Amino acid sequence: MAARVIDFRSDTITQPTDEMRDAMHDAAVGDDVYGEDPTVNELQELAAKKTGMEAALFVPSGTMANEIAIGVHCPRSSEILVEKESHIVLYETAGPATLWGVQIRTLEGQRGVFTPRQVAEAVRDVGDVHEPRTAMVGIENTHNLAGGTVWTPAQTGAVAKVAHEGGLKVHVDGARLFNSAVAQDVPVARLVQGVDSVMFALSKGLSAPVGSVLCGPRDFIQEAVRVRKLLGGGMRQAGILAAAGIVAITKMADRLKDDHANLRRLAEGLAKVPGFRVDTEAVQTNILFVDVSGSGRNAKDLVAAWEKSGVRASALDARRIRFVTHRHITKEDVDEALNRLGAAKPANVATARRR
Ligand code: TLP
Repeated sequence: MAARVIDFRSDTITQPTDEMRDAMHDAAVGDDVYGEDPTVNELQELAAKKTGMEAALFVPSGTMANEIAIGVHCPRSSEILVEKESHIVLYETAGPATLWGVQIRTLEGQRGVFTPRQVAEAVRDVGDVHEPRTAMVGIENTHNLAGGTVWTPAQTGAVAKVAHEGGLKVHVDGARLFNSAVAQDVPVARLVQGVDSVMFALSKGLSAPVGSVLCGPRDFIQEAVRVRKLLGGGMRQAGILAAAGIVAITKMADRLKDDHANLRRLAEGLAKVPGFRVDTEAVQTNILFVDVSGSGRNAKDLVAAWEKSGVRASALDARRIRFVTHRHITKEDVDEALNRLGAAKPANVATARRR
């Protein structure tokens, strides 16, 4: 019998729960472009309340939510500041430039977190005709490529203060904001206190099939509705999807702590493999990067070899492999994966396991 596939590629692969499927089946719906879908409206009110914002907007994806925020916050030929390995700069197909004529400038963070001073120093001189205007700072909480690392409320608040002093807006890419809240044991609203907008994903660890929610002040969301329409994101009987989102927010956040515990277990196991390096301080939520360069193997080759043993992970480049834990990975799966990875690796790993 083929071995069960243990899939660490992303928490985006999570399937909707039975409760979500029931809620989707039973959802009351209407035409959301007319603002008449009661289930979408309920989700948006719930999201606004959770984040402590005035209003919210259901959108098809996290990428669209980020791009809408940039489009609303930033005039043409302005500039945004984001961390150098943030999703906005690496994985949104040059959206700010393509859609809005907005340039990205990157800041180098420590485990994804940059400082108020870095922001203050990067803000352009508005009097100089050569320079783009700095319009927005983007914070990623948790920071995906830093290894699911969190921004504390104090770190966000300090950056927001300096940004506002410089006339900038602050947007939080909170694709995994609930992971951050659970890991720090603080309410979601605390994490975004003092910022101008936040998006969070329903379709990652929270297990809904589709969608993200963009939250902010009422006038910002009114503009965001127009921009969503421009991008083709105005959906009709979207309550079918929003129903799963409501379950995601109300029922699925607490269990994220299991994903975090499983990731820690995985990190501890992989850290023992000779030639593998794990930044243990970055092990905070459900994402792990392992630097395999010390093993003499290329990350892409290793991932291809692991695939044959039924363990899936993602090679970011030649050195780094990403593992993400989620609802379909149990503690036993972690142990089984560690076993299989040992078996799929050359002899030095087998030696490590015998110790
Ligand atoms: N992240 C995906 C990939 O796009 C890399 C993943 O598997 O992690 N912000 C952050 C921090 C994200 O990690 C992602 C998705 C997004 C935005 C975009 O969300 P979607 O996929 O809904 O457009």
